[in-house]
Amino acid sequence: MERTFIMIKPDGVQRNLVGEVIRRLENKGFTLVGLKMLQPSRELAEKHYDVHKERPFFQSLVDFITSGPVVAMVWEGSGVIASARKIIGATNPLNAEPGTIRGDYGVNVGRNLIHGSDAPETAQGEIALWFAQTELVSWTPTIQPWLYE
Ligand code: DAT
Ligand code: MG
Repeated sequence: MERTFIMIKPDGVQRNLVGEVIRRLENKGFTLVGLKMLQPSRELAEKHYDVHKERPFFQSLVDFITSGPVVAMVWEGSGVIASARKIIGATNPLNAEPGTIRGDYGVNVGRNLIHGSDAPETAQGEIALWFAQTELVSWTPTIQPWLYE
């Protein structure tokens, strides 16, 4: 089973989309194994977006992500990293397909509602950055046999 890091950004929280995001990932068949709300520190946000530190939008991205509470989550399931990225949609919400979270709810790349890890290595790093081992719960949903053969 794979795990990925998903974060509802401050705009997603302010737009009352916390339940909607969780509903979409639950309905798909993925399992929530970590969940917390926090207002990220600058240090945490800069580490999280370290790969973008030379990009012109880095400062405004860090300003934005630290501007209010976010909901940080770890989700588990077969192929969850790539599948969650599809559910989230393209980085620019105007290019994101209808039916995706960004496609259904966003109009601006700087307010694209949600983050999802893009590969196994980044998922592992982001989960370790945002969560302590003790904050993650390993459990088996009783519906598992109806999701996987
Ligand atoms: P994603 O969040 O889809 O993985 P990314 O890793 O390329 O996209 O960029 C991280 C975030 O940075 C993205 O969610 C929003 C912001 N961003 C990306 N490209 C941008 C741009 N051209 N202008 C402003 N913000 C941008
Ligand atoms: Mg990214």
